[in-house]
Amino acid sequence: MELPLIPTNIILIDNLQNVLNGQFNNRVRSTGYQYEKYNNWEKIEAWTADIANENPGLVSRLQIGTTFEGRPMYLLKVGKPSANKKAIFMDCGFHAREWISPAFCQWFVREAVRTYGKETIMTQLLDNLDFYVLPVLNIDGYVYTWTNNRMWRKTRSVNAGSSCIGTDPNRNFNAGWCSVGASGRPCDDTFCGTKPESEKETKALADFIRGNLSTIKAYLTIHSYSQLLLYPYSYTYDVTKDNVELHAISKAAVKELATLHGTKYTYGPGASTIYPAAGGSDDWAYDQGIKYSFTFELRDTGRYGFVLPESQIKPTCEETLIAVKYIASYVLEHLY
Ligand code: 9B3
Ligand code: ZN
Ligand code: ZN
Ligand code: ZN
Repeated sequence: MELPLIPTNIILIDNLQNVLNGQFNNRVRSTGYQYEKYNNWEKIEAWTADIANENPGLVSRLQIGTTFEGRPMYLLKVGKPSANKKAIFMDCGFHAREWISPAFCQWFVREAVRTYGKETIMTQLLDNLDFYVLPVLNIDGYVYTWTNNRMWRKTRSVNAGSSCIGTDPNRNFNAGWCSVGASGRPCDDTFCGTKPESEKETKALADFIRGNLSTIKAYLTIHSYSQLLLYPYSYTYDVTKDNVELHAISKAAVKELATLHGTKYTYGPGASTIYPAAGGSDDWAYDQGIKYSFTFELRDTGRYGFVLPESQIKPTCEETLIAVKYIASYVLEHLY
C-alpha cells in the first residue's frame, strides 16, 4: 500500500508540469490549434509560423518556393540542432483531395515537439536526425478543394492550348516520365505536365532535395486512400536492388502500425501493388540515391475514401506515426 505512493507522486508532478505548460508558454500550440479537424490553408500557414516560433530550439521554418498562384511553400525543419545531421524528408498534400495527408504532417510535427524529451524513441530521433516536413505540396489545389471542388487532385496551373487546368504532381517527376499510368492530355486527372518538373511546386521540391542529397537519407510521401505502404518502382515492374530490404522494412512497419487499432496495410513495389505509373516522387527520389523511399496511402479502403471523417484523424495519425517512427528508427540505425 505504501510503495505506489512514490510513483504516484512522480506522475502527479509530471501531470502538473503538463498542466503548467498548457496554461503558459505552450498555450497556442496545445489549446489553440485543432489537430483533429481538417484545417484550411490559411490556418495551416499560420500554424507553420506558430509552431516554429513556439519551439525555437526544435523547429525552424524555411521557404522552398512559391506555388503557381503565388503562395509561399513553407518547409519545417524539425530536430535538435547539431553538426552534420542526416535528415528524413516527408511531404504531405501532393493530391489536393487527400485531406488526411496534410492532417498527418501537422500531427507529426505536433507529436515531435510534444514528446521530445519525454518519449525515448522520438527524443533519439530528433537528437540524431532532422525531419524536413512539407505540410502541403499542392497548396493551390488544396485551397481549391476548400472553395470549389472537394474532389480536385491536380495543381492549378494553366495549360497552354487547353481550357483544362492542372498537372498531376505525382506524374511530374523525372522517373520514366509519362511512359505508363499517366496521361498526356491536360484534361485528365493524371496529366503528366509538359515536361518533368513543369510545375513550380514539383520543381521547388526537387530542387530542395537535389540541394540536400548528401544529408537526406529517407523520403516519405503521404497520400490517401487504400492503406498501402509502397516503395519503388512504380514506373517499371523491375524491382530495385534494395527490394529485399525495402520489403522487410515495409513488412515490419505495417505490422507495427496494426498493433494500435488493427488497421491492415498491404505493402510492396508500387507497380505490382497499386498500379504501374511513371513520374512519381518516390521513384525519382530513389533514383537520386535516396534508398529509403516510401509512399504511404493512408485510410481508408473506400468506405469514405478521400472524405475520411474527422473522427478518424486521430486514430489514423496515431497509427501512421508508429509506422513513420519505425522507419525513421530503422534509417537512423542504417545510415549510409
Ligand atoms: C503513384 C506513383 Cl506514380 C508512385 N510512384 N507512387 C505512388 C503512386 C500512388 C499515388 C498516385 O499518385 O497515384 C496514389 Se494517390
Ligand atoms: Zn495521392
Ligand atoms: Zn491515393
Ligand atoms: Zn486511438
